[in-house]
Amino acid sequence: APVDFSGTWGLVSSENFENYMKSLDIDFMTRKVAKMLTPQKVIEQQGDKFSIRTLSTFRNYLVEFKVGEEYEEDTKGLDNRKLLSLVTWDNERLVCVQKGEKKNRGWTHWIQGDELHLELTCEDQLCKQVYQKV
Ligand code: 1AG
Repeated sequence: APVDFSGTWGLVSSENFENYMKSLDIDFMTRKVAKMLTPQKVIEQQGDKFSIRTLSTFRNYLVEFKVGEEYEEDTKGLDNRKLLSLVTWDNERLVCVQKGEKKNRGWTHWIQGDELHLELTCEDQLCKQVYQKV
């Protein structure tokens, strides 16, 4: 693996999260609560094996995967859909394609300086988040 994402990262900025949630059909009340959160990402990486925990006071979410191996993802507690997900390396970026009901769904993580960047996409929406080590 070309990069090490391991660590605990706290959200420092978020753009267009509201519209990303709308594209996932998240209801109004849940969106209002969710957009106030400052989640942490706890990433454990051993080579191409990852666990990524997104932790907040409202909901927690865990994904575990190996780069290059498709996995079944259940977005329980988020939009509650079943996905077939595949993460690959694009140079030093970790790129996930999430196949399911929603078109153009996925995310990309990369490290830039001391920041962890995340882009979340669904349909025509792009949410951009930046995290820093806590
Ligand atoms: C993800 O990150 C997304 C993790 O896979 C959660 C991020 C956004 C929430 C997605 C949709 C909104 C649905 C419901 C809102 C309810 C709660 C929001 C709680 C946010 C903290 C869990 C990519 C990567 C690997 O880091 O997971």
